[in-house]
Amino acid sequence: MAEKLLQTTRADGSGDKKMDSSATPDLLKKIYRTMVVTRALGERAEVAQRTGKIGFYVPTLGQEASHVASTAAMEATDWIYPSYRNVGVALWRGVAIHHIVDQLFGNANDLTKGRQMPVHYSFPKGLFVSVSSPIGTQIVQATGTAMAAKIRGDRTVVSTYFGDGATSSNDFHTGMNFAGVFKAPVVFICENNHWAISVPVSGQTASATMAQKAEAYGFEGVRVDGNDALAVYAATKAAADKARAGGGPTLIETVTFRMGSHSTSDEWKRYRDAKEVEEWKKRDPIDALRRHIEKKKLWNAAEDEALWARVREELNAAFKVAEKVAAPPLETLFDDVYADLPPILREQRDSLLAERHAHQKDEGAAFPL
Ligand SMILES: Cc1ncc(C[n+]2csc(CCOP(=O)(O)OP(=O)(O)O)c2C)c(N)n1
Ligand SMILES: [Mg+2]
Repeated sequence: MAEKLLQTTRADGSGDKKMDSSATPDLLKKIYRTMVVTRALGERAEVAQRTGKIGFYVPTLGQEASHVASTAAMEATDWIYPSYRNVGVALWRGVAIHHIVDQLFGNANDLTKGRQMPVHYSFPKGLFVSVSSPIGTQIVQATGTAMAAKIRGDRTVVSTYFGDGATSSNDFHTGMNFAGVFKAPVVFICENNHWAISVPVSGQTASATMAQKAEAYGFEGVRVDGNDALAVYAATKAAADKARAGGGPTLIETVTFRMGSHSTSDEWKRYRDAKEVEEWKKRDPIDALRRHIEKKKLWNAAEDEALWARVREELNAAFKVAEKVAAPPLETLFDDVYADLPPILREQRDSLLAERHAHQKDEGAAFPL
């Protein structure tokens, strides 16, 4: 399996037809709608960054099927350890758009109180664990959580997302090895988007595939077309079912492509060939799924147009509101670590607030948080 690329349809019309049957029509439409919101959010956030409203964004352009369709295959009670490129996971888990947008602004409504960079979300209610900046951290955390579920004897499965670049991290080895030895109920999803910032995947590993790395750890690796939502769904469902039944971990390599820049801080045209990007555009995962559901008479052009218009309107409204919300109050810096603030911190808080008060009187300006 580690060598074969699983797809529902191939260019020659052949494919793994059984992968085409596991998602119901309603589920397919929900996956499609969530992929559209994910794409539109990226477009709107990039405008906000370029116009100086937010500091940073990480586009998911081209990887919507890879993370949305795989999350759709997990149960609502399963925990997810995402990477920074997985905002569609939060959307799938029912996180309201305004919570995501408030995080991008780090405003007073941000559930993480403006303490993290944009896109480093945390949504405990959606069992969406906070995004770590250091590459690979989430892999060991996911394995640990899966082990806890196994020890407790509950039916929770844990999934985690990371990129091709993350397979070079120590945490990839540690998490995969531990999960293999102890049969942790975890689904590792390596989104091979062919680039780690400006490093191509050929500079990352001498392995022929990412999926084959699982063999060294003693469990199954599966390689799936990451732009084929149905195939991603079917492969993840099989891995989650297996983990839930006590069969241990699976590494899924979703073969996909980062169609945009790494983040709003770089420019892909400086380090890669436009031809490569053009080729992958033909395999756009949103176009592919739309064609599929249209062919099945589950969707039509009018519905599509209405969806994009509604989503864009909703996003514009959310950005307009979030932009006007003030920064989190300064005293929130001292929240959430201690139930009762120790005297030394109480002193620091009081002195900071007094200083701000004096500063505001002097300057007539708000504290520049
Ligand atoms: C331990 C560590 N080293 C380096 C970085 C800087 N860095 C941020 S993203 C990134 C590339 C990661 O590439 P990949 O794992 O393929 O994920 P992708 O961005 O393609 O989704 C790097 C090197 C970091 N955040 N953490
Ligand atoms: Mg990558």
